[in-house]
Amino acid sequence: LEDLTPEGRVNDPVHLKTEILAKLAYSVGKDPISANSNDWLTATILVVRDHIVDRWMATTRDNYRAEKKRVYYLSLEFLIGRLMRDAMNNLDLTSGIKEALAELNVDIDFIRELEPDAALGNGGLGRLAACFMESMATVGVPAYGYGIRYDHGLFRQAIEDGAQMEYPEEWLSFGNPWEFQRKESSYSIGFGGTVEVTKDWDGATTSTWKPAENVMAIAYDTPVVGWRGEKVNTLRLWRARSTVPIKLDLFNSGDHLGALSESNRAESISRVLYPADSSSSGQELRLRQEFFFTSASVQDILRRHLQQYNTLDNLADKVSMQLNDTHPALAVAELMRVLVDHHNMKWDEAWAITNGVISYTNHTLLPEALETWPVNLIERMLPRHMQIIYAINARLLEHVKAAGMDDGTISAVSLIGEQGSRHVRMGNLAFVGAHKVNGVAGLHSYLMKQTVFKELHSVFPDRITNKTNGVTPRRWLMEANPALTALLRETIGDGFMDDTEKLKDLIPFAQDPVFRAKFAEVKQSNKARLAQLIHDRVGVKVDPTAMFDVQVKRIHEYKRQLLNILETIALYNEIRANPHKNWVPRVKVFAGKAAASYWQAKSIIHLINDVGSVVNNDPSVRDLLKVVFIPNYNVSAAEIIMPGADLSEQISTAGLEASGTGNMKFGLNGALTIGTLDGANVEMLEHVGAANIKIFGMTAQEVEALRIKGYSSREVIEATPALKEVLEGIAGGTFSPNDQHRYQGLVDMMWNSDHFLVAADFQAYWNAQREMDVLWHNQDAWQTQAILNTANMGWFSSDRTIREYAEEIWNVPTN
Ligand code: DL6
Repeated sequence: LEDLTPEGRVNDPVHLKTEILAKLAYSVGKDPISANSNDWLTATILVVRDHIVDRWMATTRDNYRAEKKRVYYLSLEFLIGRLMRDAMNNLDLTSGIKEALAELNVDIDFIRELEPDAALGNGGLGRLAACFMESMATVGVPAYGYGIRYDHGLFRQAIEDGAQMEYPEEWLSFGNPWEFQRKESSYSIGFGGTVEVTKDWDGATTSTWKPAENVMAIAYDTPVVGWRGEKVNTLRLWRARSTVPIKLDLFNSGDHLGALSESNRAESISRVLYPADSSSSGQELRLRQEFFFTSASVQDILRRHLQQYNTLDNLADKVSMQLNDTHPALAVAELMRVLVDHHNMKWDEAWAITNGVISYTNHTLLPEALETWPVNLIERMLPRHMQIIYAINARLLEHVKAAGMDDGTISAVSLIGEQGSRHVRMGNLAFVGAHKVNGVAGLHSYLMKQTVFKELHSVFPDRITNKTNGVTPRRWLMEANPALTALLRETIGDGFMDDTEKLKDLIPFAQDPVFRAKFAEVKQSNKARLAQLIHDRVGVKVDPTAMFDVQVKRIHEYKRQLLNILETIALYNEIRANPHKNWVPRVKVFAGKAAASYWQAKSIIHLINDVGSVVNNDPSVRDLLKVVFIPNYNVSAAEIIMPGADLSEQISTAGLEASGTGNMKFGLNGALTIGTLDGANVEMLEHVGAANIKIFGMTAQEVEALRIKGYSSREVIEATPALKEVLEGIAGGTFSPNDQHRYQGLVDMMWNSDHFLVAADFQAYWNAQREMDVLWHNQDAWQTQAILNTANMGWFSSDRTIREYAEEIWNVPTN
């Protein structure tokens, strides 16, 4: 193995061609004459994987020998996307493989498109986890990601007659050549049952959980290679297997379904990703998923640690567990259970270790997304964990009382909520069990202290810290935008590829007309690519020289796609009323999935599509405005959409978007942002400067003040004729002539509640958009600002974010 050094393999097309042919023959079992495109893809991935494996083993050996602290990132979601381009790029294999495949008459671009897009996540939280995995390998943090290997990731979205339809996604249907199944790494996960208490000779009691049901967790490992291939980490995903695959006696007696029922129940745990984003789904199966992957991960972490050190005393020095949101919050109780019940540790010692090991990231302040579970459900499913949660709570409340806190504070910090039926507050559990708790952008972390964690913050004032999100520049600049990357390399050299802060070297070029023209040319080529995607996916021809105004993200009321489409309709009305004004041609691009049960969000998708059908076919608009909704938004689509955008829409109600990461991807690729002072838009404003970003609308403080004062959307709508006309048009069936009442619910909501303050921000948004029109007419000024966005986005690399976690939360060195 020592001989298989990374240097032993080179980016040599002749060598690579031989390797691909060998894989095709001996692993795929195909002759080149009969191989189809999928066979070539599999063979190529297996070759790339081999190149990674050498480095993977070297990294693992090195971490072990040097007794490095390991970071474990527990996340119910990893929105990975395709891996081939990423891995080839990081290993510098792209040109060699391209040439080798060309020699074999295989088009690399064609087979690359066949790789399934692994969508084991819903949106920002899952994509962040994927960016972090790549960045941890890049900056040399020894890390394991832990999650679930869902048979079916996020649903495939189709648009039928304007409405979202959900279909199962099949990312594993051709197998997954990236992964290694580790049958030997399997753990038994218990559910239900009872807790037995025994008394020792000295009167001390020992609790033993006797689960009624056991499910096996089987590990599947995917190597994650960092930039320049120096380090390789592991993404370990768990698959659920039954301990009793089939009950043969039942089967033989003719009960074929019954024979499989136990196995089905067990295996349903890793069957599907819950499609809810920013809302707590509250199903028993979801809690089973959460405990399943948390317990398997905790067992695996302790097994690895004990194997190396043979003691748990140094666990907190050698292990960090980052909880990605509250989904793995049961880790607090599970780790305590294993330390106390299995390793006979004293409570206080076990608590100090647990607290030293665990840290927790919060990703949302939306009340509906804050997870809680009924006490009686946890009691039934995890009886010992419920006891432990009570025990943690008792000590917490004692501490809070001793500190002289009032009753309000005491009931707010409690791990048990008493309103309605009693429930466990997972955010409080994670907060109390962690030594650090972080938000994902400055405003969000600040608001955590003011709102959801106000009381816990007063009890533990040093615990909350901020770690503003970032995105990996390898995927979101170098791979997604090769044309811009080439231009940047030619202009400022390669330094930015290792340190994105060096993008600042571009700043002087913003004033250079020759560079501006080249930058604009790159954007134009990316827009042509996006125009092609639009044509392929929705059959609409768009003018690639128009302003591409893009909002892509999960569809949610707080993200306010509704504000965007209402403004679009107002613009449509204006163009029709004044056809000969100097209008800027615009293409309004939308994409994103709505949770299947979220009718308002689905109604917004429908409205966007209905508006598109009317606007795109209205000759009086003379193609000055197009509205398109690209179906099935995923990572691969984003890689084409982001580089092709001129204007990035980040228009959430201030105070509600924790960070956003799409905003960063757009900015990095030279789009200007129109946005509210929300999430990481605030830091973007600081980094790109007020002259280069269009901020509009109410601030978080103004939103709060308005809510306290009382808000009447009716009054605002009555005072805003353009908006009123838009709502009347929608209500009158202008966009749904066959079903006049289709949008009654949305329109009524606008008049009567408008919780997300769409009407309140409408005029400011309209004005900001018209300012963008003016700027577009001055292309030199637009391009200057676009360049300054790219130049100043280096700070938003996830490498920077990971270095901050490493230094301030995990206490691990980086390279
Ligand atoms: O931190 C990643 C990402 C943020 O950028 C988004 O602003 C935020 O909405 C998202 N949060 C979720 C919440 N889901 N839960 N729970 O996806 O996290």
